[in-house]
Amino acid sequence: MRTRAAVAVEAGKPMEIMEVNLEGPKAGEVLVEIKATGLCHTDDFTLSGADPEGAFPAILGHEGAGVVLEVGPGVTSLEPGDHVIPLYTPECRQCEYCLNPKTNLCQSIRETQGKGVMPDGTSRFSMLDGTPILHYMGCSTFSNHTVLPEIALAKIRKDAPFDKVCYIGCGVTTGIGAVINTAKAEIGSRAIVFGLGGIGLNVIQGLRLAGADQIVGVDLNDDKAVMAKKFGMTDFVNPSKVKGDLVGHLVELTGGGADYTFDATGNVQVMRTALEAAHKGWGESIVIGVAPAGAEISTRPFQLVTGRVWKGTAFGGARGRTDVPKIVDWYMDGKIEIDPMITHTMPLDDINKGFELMHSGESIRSVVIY
Ligand code: NAD
Ligand code: DAO
Ligand code: ZN
Repeated sequence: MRTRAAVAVEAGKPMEIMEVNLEGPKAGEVLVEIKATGLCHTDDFTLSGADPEGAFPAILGHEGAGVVLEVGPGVTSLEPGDHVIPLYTPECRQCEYCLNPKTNLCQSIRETQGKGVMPDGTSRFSMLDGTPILHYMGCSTFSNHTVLPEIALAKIRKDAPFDKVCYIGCGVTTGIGAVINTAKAEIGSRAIVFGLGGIGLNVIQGLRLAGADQIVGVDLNDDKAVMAKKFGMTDFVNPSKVKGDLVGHLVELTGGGADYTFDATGNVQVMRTALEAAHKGWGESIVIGVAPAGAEISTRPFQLVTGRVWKGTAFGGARGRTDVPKIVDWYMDGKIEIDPMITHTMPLDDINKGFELMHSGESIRSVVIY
């Protein structure tokens, strides 16, 4: 079939909206009509050329929601008409990783997904002249139609609005999951969240859900504090306005350091501050941000000797086929909020404008509605 997509033709250039060829689903695969997709910082990171794994031409996008149109041979858990959210972290429920309760990093299709192809080693997308186009994070939601492995689709309820729950495909689950699954924050915790963007705000609402007593937000942009307060932030710190040592200031503000700190900036200096602002003896610091290629983190080992713990999280530690439908229920039941964070919507033709809004710091989440 033919479909319309935003194609990342070359690193550092705006995407080009064009008709592309899409082959139908092979064994174990599913054809999905994408109804809406969010624009995440990670798409921008790959488009910029800073992602060492980024290869072109490719169809980016990994935060979508849509409807199953067709299933390939052997698909048993989905049928046409089902509503789904694509998963860049799949859940096969059979591999060594899926069978280990300590991780959500299913490895069953990792190698091919990382190369931008389907599990059989080929791409379903091509340009009209036949040039193959790579998939991205196994999702490619910047295409009106896409093909995914069955194990990379979470089936969700049919009354959930696509233009809101698409955000559960990455930002919402990553932020809330970092609190619930990775930190396992207890009622009454004190926490610091660095970076109040699309991920950090969801860490904040995860902390509110977990019953945290103190939620300190840290961002260089004062404007980000307004929304963060609505989601449960109790204190705001702009590092550029702190005189003297930022770690010392945060330790004092939290009465000795935070029980949990979260980096949602991707900046390795911030990651160090986050670790060192965690409470001596028990504080845990969770790295969510994706740092530039080649960047490294450092701290004095004594920080760890004296009981601080450094951890990381991918997709909030969530097992997508199991957890994503539950998070959709939380949204539909009013336990979590999504609507205020979706600050801009646009048609596919304007997708590059969505990335401009991200660069200028004007948007929290832009969503393309097909
Ligand atoms: P965003 O651009 O919306 O937000 C980042 C925020 O950090 C902005 O508000 C910015 O002002 C603030 N900031 C930047 N530098 C800062 C500094 N030095 N001190 C304090 N604040 C600073 O980005 P996002 O969509 O929220 O993504 C955040 C990070 O999370 C990115 O690195 C992204 O790639 C990563 N991410 C990780 C996962 C995962 O599974 N681990 C999933 C999605 C996104
Ligand atoms: O299993 O080796 C692996 C990699 C899993 C990929 C997880 C990516 C999470 C971080 C990237 C941010 C996604 C938006
Ligand atoms: Zn698996």
